[in-house]
Amino acid sequence: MRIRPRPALFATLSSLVLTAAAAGGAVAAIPPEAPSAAAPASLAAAVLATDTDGDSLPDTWETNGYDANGDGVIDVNLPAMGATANKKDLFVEMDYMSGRLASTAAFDRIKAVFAAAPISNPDGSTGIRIHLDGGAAAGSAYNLGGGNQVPYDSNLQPAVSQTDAIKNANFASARKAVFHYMLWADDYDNSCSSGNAFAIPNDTFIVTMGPKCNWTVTENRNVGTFIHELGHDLGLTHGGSGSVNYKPNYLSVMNYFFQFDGVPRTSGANWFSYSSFAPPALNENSLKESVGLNTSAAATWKTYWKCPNGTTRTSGAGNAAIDWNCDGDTVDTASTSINGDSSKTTLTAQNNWANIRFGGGDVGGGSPQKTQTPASELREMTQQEYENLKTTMR
Ligand SMILES: [Ca+2]
Ligand SMILES: [Ca+2]
Ligand SMILES: [Ca+2]
Ligand SMILES: [Ca+2]
Ligand SMILES: [Zn+2]
Repeated sequence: MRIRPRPALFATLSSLVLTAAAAGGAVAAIPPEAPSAAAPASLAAAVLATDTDGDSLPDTWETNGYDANGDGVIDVNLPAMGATANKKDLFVEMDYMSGRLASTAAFDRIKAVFAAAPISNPDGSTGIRIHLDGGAAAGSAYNLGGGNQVPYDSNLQPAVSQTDAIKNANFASARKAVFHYMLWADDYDNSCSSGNAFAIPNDTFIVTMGPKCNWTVTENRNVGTFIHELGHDLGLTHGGSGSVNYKPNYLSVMNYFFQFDGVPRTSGANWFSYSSFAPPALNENSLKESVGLNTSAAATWKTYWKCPNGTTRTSGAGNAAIDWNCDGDTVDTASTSINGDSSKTTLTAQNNWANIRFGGGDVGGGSPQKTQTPASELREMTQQEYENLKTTMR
């Protein structure tokens, strides 16, 4: 009886994949059987899918570059743009209408937020390396040759198809598997809405705070809204778990309470980032005021909540007592809606950073991930809604 030799290639690739698995990377399932006639194809797929750092960009792309059409020529040179196979990378091409591109200082802040993400990498570092490409106008640190100005359109309508048309005309198709695409624009669908990501997760989003709706654009608003919309691309929602907004225990720019100004900290700083922990659920039918957000993890955080009369309050340290029903004491077990809607429910939070989903839409080159998205996630905070929030602050 002849033993068919185990092909050397298979042994090598297999050990690579197993090494990646041991290092904690996300690896596609490997068929347990000995190699069959079909092995080379599935093997190639498995190796392609080896993604040691879990950023949805296969190791081979991050090591050798990405050859989109298989002609032997690298189309997107990820290592030349600073990617490695052992640390999470996130690529975003930014096109813009005249006057709408955010400042280099804003990009510095966005980059710092992702670099400080509480996410560990196989190379021993923490954080995510975000590669922003706004072209020459964004400054040399944010120019990977893709970002450019697009024709001015004060109202993208219908937003999805007009955004797609601009994307198709201004974004190299080879980049679709690597880059998220975003647009700094004016308005869409006459909504006066601050942005839109269209689906959760996704590969595309827009930030729309232009002159048409008389937005006052600040660096904070640009930073917060960019990170908010990119968060939808990365699978995050307005409620963390579900779409209920304005939860006092959801300390994230995904929450409208914090999109424009960040989450207030006891230090006086503001957190323009996703939530890094999930406080316990708050049952609005039985809110124990003496324990506040009820976790020592909230000690350096403040939060906002809504009073029965519609005003918005700011807490002290989140682990201290909070007057949920706004009657002047913190001794009640209160029954009141604290997120400004009329219903009293149990508000659950989420640790966003622990639930980031890489590879939304076409990114990663797998099958596009665009899930059914609740309507409440497909409209965004308007200037009016924000002004209403600010005028109710006490
Ligand atoms: Ca990777
Ligand atoms: Ca990487
Ligand atoms: Ca472009
Ligand atoms: Ca009270
Ligand atoms: Zn949103």
